Amino acid sequence: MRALVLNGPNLGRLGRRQPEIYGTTTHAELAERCVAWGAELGLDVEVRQTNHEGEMLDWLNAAADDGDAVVLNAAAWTHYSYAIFDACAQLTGPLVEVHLSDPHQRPEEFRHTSVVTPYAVEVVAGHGVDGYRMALERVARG
Ligand code: CA2
Repeated sequence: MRALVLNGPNLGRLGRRQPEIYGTTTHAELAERCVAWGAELGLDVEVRQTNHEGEMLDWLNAAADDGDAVVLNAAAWTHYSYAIFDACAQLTGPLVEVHLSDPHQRPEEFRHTSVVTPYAVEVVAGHGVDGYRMALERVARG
């Protein structure tokens, strides 16, 4: 099975800023690990990151057409984008929501809402980069 790992805005800066919240692993290292974990789990994993909401929507729409599983960290869009909400609603494969931090444990009220959660088979949050492995395991379990 194909699994897309889609990362939203600013996650390309992983490992370069705010390591106390997001850790020291770079996005390139995260992508390498996801591909390796996927291989162990029998998943064909592709990792992408974008700062452009339209590009993310195009990826989600294509995943819906192709029936791909999606592991989604929509980053800040998680909390307010109804376009992402509508795109998630159309997915045909399993959707797992992932966050490096646990947005519900953070002080900013705006992080306590997610437009992705209503369509996710599971939410993995607060486990750092390992959360992506947990999300891929959930996809592989079916
Ligand atoms: O914890 C997560 O994975 C988040 O999705 C990360 C988002 C944040 O808006 C969500 O509330 C929770 C922010 C991503 C910013 O990523 C950076 C990474 C390194 C340095 C600066 C920003």
